[in-house]
Amino acid sequence: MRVVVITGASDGIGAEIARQLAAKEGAGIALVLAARSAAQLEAVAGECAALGAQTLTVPTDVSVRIQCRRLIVSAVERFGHIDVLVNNAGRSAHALFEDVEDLDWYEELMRVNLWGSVWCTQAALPALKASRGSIVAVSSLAGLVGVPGRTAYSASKFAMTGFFEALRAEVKGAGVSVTTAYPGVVATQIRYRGFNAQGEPMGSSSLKEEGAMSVEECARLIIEGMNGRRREVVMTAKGKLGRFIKLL
Ligand code: NJP
Repeated sequence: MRVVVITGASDGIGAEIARQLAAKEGAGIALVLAARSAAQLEAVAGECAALGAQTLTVPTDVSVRIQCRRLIVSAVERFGHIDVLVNNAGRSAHALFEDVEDLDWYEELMRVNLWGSVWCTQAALPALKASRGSIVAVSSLAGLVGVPGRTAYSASKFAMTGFFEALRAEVKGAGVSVTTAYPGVVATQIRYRGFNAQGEPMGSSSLKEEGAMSVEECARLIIEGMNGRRREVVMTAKGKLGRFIKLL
Protein backbone atom coordinates (compact mmCIF):
# COMPACT_ATOMS: atom_id res chain seq x y z
CA MET A 1 0.00 0.00 0.00
CA ARG A 2 1.28 3.46 -0.94
CA VAL A 3 1.39 5.78 2.07
CA VAL A 4 1.10 9.48 1.23
CA VAL A 5 1.37 12.26 3.83
CA ILE A 6 -0.21 15.56 2.74
CA THR A 7 0.05 18.82 4.67
CA GLY A 8 -2.59 21.49 4.14
CA ALA A 9 -5.06 18.71 3.36
CA SER A 10 -8.15 20.29 4.90
CA ASP A 11 -8.97 22.42 1.85
CA GLY A 12 -7.83 23.67 -1.56
CA ILE A 13 -5.07 21.92 -3.50
CA GLY A 14 -4.07 19.52 -0.68
CA ALA A 15 -7.63 18.25 -0.16
CA GLU A 16 -8.05 17.82 -3.92
CA ILE A 17 -4.78 15.84 -4.21
CA ALA A 18 -6.13 13.53 -1.48
CA ARG A 19 -9.50 13.10 -3.23
CA GLN A 20 -7.92 12.39 -6.62
CA LEU A 21 -5.46 9.86 -5.17
CA ALA A 22 -8.31 8.12 -3.34
CA ALA A 23 -10.43 8.08 -6.49
CA LYS A 24 -7.58 6.57 -8.57
CA GLU A 25 -6.01 4.17 -6.10
CA GLY A 26 -8.86 3.29 -3.70
CA ALA A 27 -7.78 0.53 -1.30
CA GLY A 28 -4.23 0.74 -2.65
CA ILE A 29 -3.54 3.98 -0.85
CA ALA A 30 -3.27 5.24 2.72
CA LEU A 31 -3.64 9.00 3.14
CA VAL A 32 -2.25 10.81 6.16
CA LEU A 33 -3.97 14.19 6.21
CA ALA A 34 -2.62 17.16 8.18
CA ALA A 35 -3.80 20.74 8.78
CA ARG A 36 -4.99 22.77 11.75
CA SER A 37 -8.77 22.39 11.39
CA ALA A 38 -9.65 18.93 12.71
CA ALA A 39 -13.28 19.07 11.59
CA GLN A 40 -12.40 19.96 7.99
CA LEU A 41 -9.72 17.26 7.92
CA GLU A 42 -12.30 14.69 9.08
CA ALA A 43 -14.64 15.76 6.29
CA VAL A 44 -11.94 15.29 3.62
CA ALA A 45 -10.91 11.95 5.19
CA GLY A 46 -14.55 10.83 5.08
CA GLU A 47 -14.73 11.55 1.33
CA CYS A 48 -11.47 9.65 0.71
CA ALA A 49 -12.55 6.69 2.88
CA ALA A 50 -15.80 6.49 0.89
CA LEU A 51 -13.61 5.96 -2.20
CA GLY A 52 -11.85 3.02 -0.48
CA ALA A 53 -8.68 4.72 0.81
CA GLN A 54 -7.36 4.18 4.32
CA THR A 55 -7.04 7.47 6.15
CA LEU A 56 -5.43 8.98 9.21
CA THR A 57 -6.03 12.58 10.24
CA VAL A 58 -3.39 14.32 12.34
CA PRO A 59 -4.37 17.89 13.33
CA THR A 60 -1.09 19.74 12.84
CA ASP A 61 0.17 23.30 12.84
CA VAL A 62 3.23 23.05 10.58
CA SER A 63 4.60 26.29 12.01
CA VAL A 64 5.40 24.32 15.19
CA ARG A 65 8.39 22.01 14.74
CA ILE A 66 7.34 19.39 17.30
CA GLN A 67 3.94 19.05 15.59
CA CYS A 68 5.65 18.30 12.26
CA ARG A 69 7.63 15.54 13.95
CA ARG A 70 4.51 14.17 15.64
CA LEU A 71 2.75 14.04 12.25
CA ILE A 72 5.48 11.91 10.70
CA VAL A 73 5.79 9.64 13.77
CA SER A 74 2.01 9.09 13.74
CA ALA A 75 2.12 8.13 10.05
CA VAL A 76 4.93 5.60 10.54
CA GLU A 77 3.34 4.17 13.70
CA ARG A 78 0.03 3.60 11.92
CA PHE A 79 1.17 2.40 8.47
CA GLY A 80 4.78 1.24 9.01
CA HIS A 81 6.31 3.32 6.23
CA ILE A 82 5.92 6.51 4.14
CA ASP A 83 6.20 6.61 0.34
CA VAL A 84 5.41 10.26 -0.38
CA LEU A 85 5.46 13.51 1.60
CA VAL A 86 3.54 16.38 -0.01
CA ASN A 87 4.61 19.70 1.54
CA ASN A 88 1.58 21.72 0.54
CA ALA A 89 0.44 23.72 3.60
CA GLY A 90 0.78 27.40 2.89
CA ARG A 91 -0.45 30.90 3.51
CA SER A 92 -0.44 33.91 1.28
CA ALA A 93 0.02 37.66 1.80
CA HIS A 94 -0.74 40.76 -0.20
CA ALA A 95 0.81 44.04 0.91
CA LEU A 96 3.26 46.57 -0.42
CA PHE A 97 6.40 46.32 1.70
CA GLU A 98 6.35 50.05 2.52
CA ASP A 99 2.86 49.68 4.04
CA VAL A 100 3.93 46.93 6.45
CA GLU A 101 4.40 48.20 10.01
CA ASP A 102 4.82 45.01 11.97
CA LEU A 103 6.96 42.22 10.57
CA ASP A 104 5.67 39.50 12.95
CA TRP A 105 3.38 38.11 10.30
CA TYR A 106 6.31 37.94 7.86
CA GLU A 107 7.96 35.51 10.26
CA GLU A 108 4.70 33.58 10.64
CA LEU A 109 4.43 33.23 6.86
CA MET A 110 8.02 31.95 6.70
CA ARG A 111 7.33 29.45 9.48
CA VAL A 112 4.34 27.99 7.65
CA ASN A 113 5.60 28.03 4.05
CA LEU A 114 9.32 27.40 4.51
CA TRP A 115 9.99 26.00 7.97
CA GLY A 116 6.89 23.78 7.99
CA SER A 117 8.21 22.13 4.81
CA VAL A 118 11.74 21.88 6.19
CA TRP A 119 10.61 20.37 9.51
CA CYS A 120 8.24 17.82 7.94
CA THR A 121 10.94 16.86 5.43
CA GLN A 122 13.60 16.45 8.10
CA ALA A 123 11.32 14.20 10.17
CA ALA A 124 10.27 12.10 7.15
CA LEU A 125 13.63 11.73 5.40
CA PRO A 126 14.77 8.49 7.12
CA ALA A 127 11.44 6.82 6.26
CA LEU A 128 11.59 8.15 2.68
CA LYS A 129 15.14 6.85 2.24
CA ALA A 130 14.01 3.43 3.49
CA SER A 131 11.13 3.36 0.95
CA ARG A 132 13.10 5.12 -1.83
CA GLY A 133 10.14 7.45 -1.83
CA SER A 134 9.27 10.94 -3.02
CA ILE A 135 9.02 14.46 -1.70
CA VAL A 136 6.71 17.01 -3.30
CA ALA A 137 7.10 20.72 -2.51
CA VAL A 138 4.27 23.02 -3.53
CA SER A 139 6.09 26.27 -4.23
CA SER A 140 4.69 28.92 -6.61
CA LEU A 141 5.52 30.89 -9.74
CA ALA A 142 6.14 33.58 -7.09
CA GLY A 143 9.06 31.35 -6.02
CA LEU A 144 10.63 31.86 -9.46
CA VAL A 145 9.62 35.45 -10.17
CA GLY A 146 9.42 38.31 -7.65
CA VAL A 147 5.87 39.65 -7.72
CA PRO A 148 4.98 43.19 -6.46
CA GLY A 149 2.85 43.15 -3.32
CA ARG A 150 4.12 39.67 -2.55
CA THR A 151 7.54 40.26 -0.92
CA ALA A 152 6.86 37.95 2.03
CA TYR A 153 5.20 35.25 -0.06
CA SER A 154 7.85 35.40 -2.80
CA ALA A 155 10.63 35.28 -0.19
CA SER A 156 9.13 32.17 1.43
CA LYS A 157 8.61 30.45 -1.92
CA PHE A 158 12.07 31.36 -3.34
CA ALA A 159 13.50 29.90 -0.12
CA MET A 160 11.47 26.71 -0.62
CA THR A 161 12.68 26.51 -4.20
CA GLY A 162 16.33 26.81 -3.11
CA PHE A 163 15.98 24.35 -0.25
CA PHE A 164 14.35 21.65 -2.37
CA GLU A 165 16.70 22.23 -5.36
CA ALA A 166 19.69 21.59 -3.09
CA LEU A 167 18.02 18.71 -1.28
CA ARG A 168 17.23 16.97 -4.58
CA ALA A 169 20.93 16.82 -5.38
CA GLU A 170 21.70 15.48 -1.89
CA VAL A 171 19.12 12.67 -1.80
CA LYS A 172 19.19 11.53 -5.41
CA GLY A 173 21.82 8.91 -4.65
CA ALA A 174 19.60 7.47 -1.90
CA GLY A 175 16.80 6.94 -4.44
CA VAL A 176 14.55 9.71 -3.10
CA SER A 177 12.95 11.99 -5.70
CA VAL A 178 12.08 15.66 -5.14
CA THR A 179 9.39 17.30 -7.28
CA THR A 180 8.80 21.04 -6.94
CA ALA A 181 5.45 22.34 -8.19
CA TYR A 182 5.07 25.96 -9.29
CA PRO A 183 1.37 26.83 -9.56
CA GLY A 184 0.25 30.20 -10.95
CA VAL A 185 -3.15 31.40 -9.73
CA VAL A 186 -5.46 28.63 -8.57
CA ALA A 187 -9.13 29.05 -7.58
CA THR A 188 -8.89 28.33 -3.86
CA GLN A 189 -9.56 30.41 -0.74
CA ILE A 190 -5.86 31.13 -0.12
CA ARG A 191 -6.12 34.88 -0.72
CA TYR A 192 -9.13 35.11 1.60
CA ARG A 193 -6.97 33.65 4.38
CA GLY A 194 -3.75 35.50 3.50
CA PHE A 195 -2.21 38.36 5.48
CA ASN A 196 -2.79 42.02 4.60
CA ALA A 197 -0.37 44.85 5.52
CA GLN A 198 -1.68 44.79 9.10
CA GLY A 199 -1.13 41.02 9.38
CA GLU A 200 -4.87 40.27 9.37
CA PRO A 201 -6.65 37.87 7.02
CA MET A 202 -7.47 39.68 3.79
CA GLY A 203 -11.03 38.42 3.79
CA SER A 204 -11.85 38.83 0.12
CA SER A 205 -12.40 35.74 -1.96
CA SER A 206 -10.25 35.21 -5.03
CA LEU A 207 -12.44 32.46 -6.43
CA LYS A 208 -13.41 34.69 -9.32
CA GLU A 209 -9.83 35.86 -9.92
CA GLU A 210 -9.27 36.41 -13.63
CA GLY A 211 -7.65 33.45 -15.37
CA ALA A 212 -7.42 31.21 -12.28
CA MET A 213 -6.65 27.53 -12.90
CA SER A 214 -9.14 25.09 -11.40
CA VAL A 215 -8.06 23.29 -8.26
CA GLU A 216 -8.81 19.97 -9.99
CA GLU A 217 -6.42 20.75 -12.85
CA CYS A 218 -3.69 21.93 -10.46
CA ALA A 219 -3.96 18.78 -8.30
CA ARG A 220 -3.96 16.58 -11.40
CA LEU A 221 -0.73 18.18 -12.67
CA ILE A 222 0.95 17.80 -9.27
CA ILE A 223 -0.01 14.12 -9.02
CA GLU A 224 1.28 13.54 -12.56
CA GLY A 225 4.64 15.12 -11.65
CA MET A 226 4.81 13.21 -8.36
CA ASN A 227 4.04 9.83 -9.95
CA GLY A 228 6.52 10.52 -12.76
CA ARG A 229 9.14 11.54 -10.15
CA ARG A 230 9.66 14.66 -12.23
CA ARG A 231 12.02 17.42 -11.12
CA GLU A 232 9.43 20.16 -11.46
CA VAL A 233 5.92 20.98 -12.55
CA VAL A 234 5.78 24.55 -13.86
CA MET A 235 2.25 25.77 -14.45
CA THR A 236 1.13 28.67 -16.59
CA ALA A 237 -0.37 31.89 -15.33
CA LYS A 238 -3.07 33.84 -17.10
CA GLY A 239 -4.66 37.14 -16.09
CA LYS A 240 -2.74 39.80 -14.18
CA LEU A 241 0.10 37.51 -13.04
CA GLY A 242 0.55 36.12 -16.56
CA ARG A 243 0.76 39.62 -18.05
CA PHE A 244 3.27 40.68 -15.38
CA ILE A 245 5.50 37.65 -16.05
CA LYS A 246 5.41 38.35 -19.81
CA LEU A 247 6.60 41.92 -19.16
CA LEU A 248 9.77 40.72 -17.43
O1 NJP B 1 -4.65 27.24 -0.19
P1 NJP B 1 -5.88 27.01 0.80
P2 NJP B 1 -4.19 26.48 -1.52
N1 NJP B 1 -0.36 24.42 9.58
O2 NJP B 1 -5.93 28.23 1.64
C1 NJP B 1 -3.39 24.69 5.51
C2 NJP B 1 0.38 27.10 -3.00
N2 NJP B 1 -0.06 27.94 -4.11
O3 NJP B 1 -4.76 25.14 -1.59
O4 NJP B 1 -4.63 24.76 8.82
C3 NJP B 1 -0.94 23.45 8.86
O5 NJP B 1 -7.09 26.59 0.06
C4 NJP B 1 -4.88 25.04 5.54
O6 NJP B 1 -5.56 24.35 6.56
P3 NJP B 1 -5.87 24.92 8.03
C5 NJP B 1 0.22 27.78 -1.65
O7 NJP B 1 1.27 28.70 -1.38
C6 NJP B 1 -1.36 28.28 -4.24
O8 NJP B 1 -4.37 27.41 -2.63
O9 NJP B 1 -6.95 24.00 8.50
N3 NJP B 1 -1.69 23.67 7.78
C7 NJP B 1 -5.33 24.46 4.20
O10 NJP B 1 -5.58 23.08 4.31
C8 NJP B 1 0.22 26.60 -0.72
O11 NJP B 1 1.53 26.23 -0.37
C9 NJP B 1 -1.74 29.14 -5.27
O12 NJP B 1 -6.29 26.34 7.87
C10 NJP B 1 -1.89 24.96 7.43
C11 NJP B 1 -4.11 24.68 3.31
O13 NJP B 1 -2.96 24.87 4.15
C12 NJP B 1 -0.44 25.50 -1.56
O14 NJP B 1 -0.43 25.95 -2.90
C13 NJP B 1 -0.80 29.62 -6.16
C14 NJP B 1 -1.31 26.03 8.13
C15 NJP B 1 -4.27 25.92 2.47
O15 NJP B 1 -5.38 25.77 1.66
C16 NJP B 1 -1.88 25.22 -1.17
O16 NJP B 1 -2.62 26.42 -1.23
C17 NJP B 1 0.50 29.24 -6.00
C18 NJP B 1 -0.53 25.71 9.25
N4 NJP B 1 0.06 26.67 10.00
C19 NJP B 1 0.87 28.40 -4.97
N5 NJP B 1 -1.69 27.18 7.53
C20 NJP B 1 -3.15 29.59 -5.47
N6 NJP B 1 -4.14 28.99 -4.80
O17 NJP B 1 -3.38 30.50 -6.29
C21 NJP B 1 -2.47 26.84 6.50
O18 NJP B 1 1.40 29.71 -6.88
N7 NJP B 1 -2.60 25.50 6.42
